[in-house]
Order: sequence, then structure tokens, then C-alpha cells
Amino acid sequence: MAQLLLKRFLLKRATITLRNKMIHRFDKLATELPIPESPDPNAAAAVQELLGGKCGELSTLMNYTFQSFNFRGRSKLRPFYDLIANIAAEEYSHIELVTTTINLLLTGATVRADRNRPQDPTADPAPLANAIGARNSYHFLASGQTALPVDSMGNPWTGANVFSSGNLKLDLLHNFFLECGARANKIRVYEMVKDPTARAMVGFLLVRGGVHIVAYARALEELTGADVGKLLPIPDVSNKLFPEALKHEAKGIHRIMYRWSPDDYSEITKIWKGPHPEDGGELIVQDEIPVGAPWPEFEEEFQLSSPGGFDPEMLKEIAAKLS
Ligand code: MN3
Repeated sequence: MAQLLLKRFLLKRATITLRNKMIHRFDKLATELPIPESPDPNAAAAVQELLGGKCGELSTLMNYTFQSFNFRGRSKLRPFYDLIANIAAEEYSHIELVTTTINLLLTGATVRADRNRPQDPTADPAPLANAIGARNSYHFLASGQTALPVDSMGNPWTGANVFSSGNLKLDLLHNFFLECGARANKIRVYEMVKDPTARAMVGFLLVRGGVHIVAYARALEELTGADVGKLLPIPDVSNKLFPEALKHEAKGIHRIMYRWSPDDYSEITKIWKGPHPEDGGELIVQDEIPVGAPWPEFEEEFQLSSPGGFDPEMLKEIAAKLS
């Protein structure tokens, strides 16, 4: 999880004080993910849409990041700047979660070679035989059975997905649209993929993405007076129909905006307030970030690694030549 901090630095040997932007990173996942029942490379391919698709987490992360970097008139419009910058920080934890889901689904998708024996490429079936039917070949050819910044069809994520117009009303409308598009994709992936890991990830992100939809709706309401909340939900399906989302909503997580900085972004309280447009519960800003969950342990995939073990004598020889 990332935490964006704006911190004052006094340089010891300089007379100037710099305001330095930083990221604090915590080695935790946003929520706990169960281990898949079985490897499922085609489910992993579908989940890629939620990472590198037009409305995927890379897009939400980079849209809000660039909009916050480019934001002009911060003093005058501070609550809106704080909101966009703060949500950008949370999105980092979402790319971690989707990436981890893809990696869990790809683990064991091919027969794992033996660490102590050289892999026989002529074996029958061939070591990567199981990959031939996988929808995304890049998972096996371009990476060691890991996630990539691509969509569900293997198209690379692109900066063309970033919209940063310089007009706050337009950017907020775009962000509202982007989050609703992301929600539609999450629901469709849920309906394509039965795997409990993918569904746990989607359930959690439906709830947190829902917070961001409401946040941009509230921001537009503050800025213009329009009742954007009346449009919700888009698509017209309640999160409460998804057991994996309902679990988090029961804890009130759909009404909480975390403040991803110990000192900054405090003016989000001027936007994140009042009743939730769907269930009427009170919107709450929480200063503490969530505790998070440990990353799962991933074993090596030996068929793609360099030959296991090394000859100590050979290493000595090389070291002698280099010295
Ligand atoms: Mn997100």
C-alpha cells in the first residue's frame, strides 16, 4: 500500500528548505486473498482487464496521479485537490491486489520443473504444454507466469488512457465515468470467473471503487450543485448482491474514506460528508489507513529460471579473473 506524503525537509548543509513529495510504501496487501482452488490461466487473462484495461486500476492510478500533479489553483480549490491526490494513493494498493490475484491464478498452471534436475525440453508432454491453450500467451512467453501491464486481450496499457484536461469539472466528470466503467468491468469479470480468489478481489474492489464513485459524485455536487448521487448505482446492480462485497459493506467500509497521509489531505472532510446516496449511512473520513493483509508466498517457477545451483570452483575462477 502506498501513502503519499508532502513533507518539509531541512537540508543539513543547505540554507534552503525543500518541500518534497514522497511515497511511503507498506508491505501489505489491501485485503486478504484466498489461495485459488486450482490454477486458471484463462481466469487470469480475464482479470488482466481490471489491471491494464481502459478502466483498469492502472488507469485510475495514473489518471488521479497526473491530475493531482497537474492541479492548478490548489489553495483556492484545496478540498478537490486533496480528494484526487488522496484517492490516487489508494489506487496503488489496488494495482497490487489485482496483480497478486493474477499471479495466484497463474501459479501451477504448467508442470513445475524439479529444482535439482535439468528440465527436459523434449519431454512428453512438453514442460509448457499446458500453456498452449491459454488465452494470454504473454503470461508464459514474456513473463515467468506473472501479471503484465496489459488488458484482457494482451494489449499494453497506454498513457492514452490518462485524461487530465486542466478543467476541474471536466476531470471530475471523467473520473466519475471512469469509476462507473471500472465497476461495469468488475461485475463482468465476476460473472466470467468463478474462482474464489478473483471473486474476493472483485468483491473488495467493488466496495472501494464504490467509495470513489460516490466521492466524485459528491465533489461534482459541491462544485456545481447537481444531484449526481441520483444517478447511482451505475450499472444498476447493488453491491449487496455480491457476497464477497457484502462482507465488507457489512463492516461499513463502503462509507469510509481513508486519509492516506499522516499530515496532509485533511480537507477531504469538506467533500466526504453527509449521507451515502444509496443506503443513507453517514460518510466517514478515517485518519488511520487499513491494517492490510500479508502477501501470499509465491514459489519459484523453475522452468523459466536460470539453471539451478552453481559450481563453486567455476565461481572462484570467474572471481579471480575479475579481481
Ligand atoms: Mn481502484
